[in-house]
Amino acid sequence: MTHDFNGRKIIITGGAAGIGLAAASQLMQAGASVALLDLDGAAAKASAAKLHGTGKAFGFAADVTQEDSVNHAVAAAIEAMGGVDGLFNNAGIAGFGSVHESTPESWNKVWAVNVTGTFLASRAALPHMLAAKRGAIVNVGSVAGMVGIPNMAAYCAAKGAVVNLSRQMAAQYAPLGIRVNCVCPGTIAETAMGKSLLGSDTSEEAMNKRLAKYPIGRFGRADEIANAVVYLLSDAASFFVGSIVAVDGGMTTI
Ligand code: NAI
Ligand code: 1HS
Repeated sequence: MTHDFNGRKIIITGGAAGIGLAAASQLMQAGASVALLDLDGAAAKASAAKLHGTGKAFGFAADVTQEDSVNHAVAAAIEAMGGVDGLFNNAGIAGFGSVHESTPESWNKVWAVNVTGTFLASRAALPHMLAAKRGAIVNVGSVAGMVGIPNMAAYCAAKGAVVNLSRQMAAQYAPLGIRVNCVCPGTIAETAMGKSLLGSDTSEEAMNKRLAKYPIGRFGRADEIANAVVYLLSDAASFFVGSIVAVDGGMTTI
């Protein structure tokens, strides 16, 4: 299905690369303007310059863990695009280790980007959507927010928090015209995060064990996650509110 995003303005955190950039590309093709907010501001600008569509693409430096940085970048994005209709809370980092091996510093960092980042970017964009009485937000969880995965304590906890924050936001804002949903990807091998995940143990045994968790017999692609994100941001998803959508080749079904 082709979605009509003509005139729509979408902010994407962590949009310089990976899943965020894949979503930006599809949104541009559907007619949207996009603002890529990323810790790597130069990469965000460079990626925006390579996007093509009838709308415009912008790149801004932003650290989603820092209130001032997020507020400044969201304001700049809204000024550049002339408004905001959608927010894709995609910025995230992985973290490895069990509870007894993780340091409080690594735990807090994973929570800061995945959870606090989702809170701060939403907090900055929501007043504009509330004023317009319409909008759509998609948060990125993970299969790690739905099941327990060995060696990913902080990440599983943080993504679980993103999943339930999505339900809370959905309940809060649906009566006010803003739909909030959550996409939970399985492993996407091609992105930097996917590579670091798979690189954490490259033995054939570990790879086979990981792949065996995916009934479809392979890991996913960034464009397969972007398909779901674009759908949930679109008007076609008008009755999707607080949905936790696993896009995972069946990983969470077994
Ligand atoms: P990626 O590492 O390729 O891209 C993440 C982007 O976020 C990068 O451009 C990075 O600079 C940016 N970023 C990191 N920290 C930031 C911060 N503090 N402020 C602003 N931007 C920041 O990762 P990928 O794979 O595209 O992941 C995107 C989202 O999807 C993440 O939330 C991740 O947890 C989630 N996810 C990824 C999966 C995978 O296997 N790749 C599977 C399930 C979920
Ligand atoms: C990092 C991303 O959120 C995926 S966690 C899933 C790890 S596994 O299914 O490949 O073991």
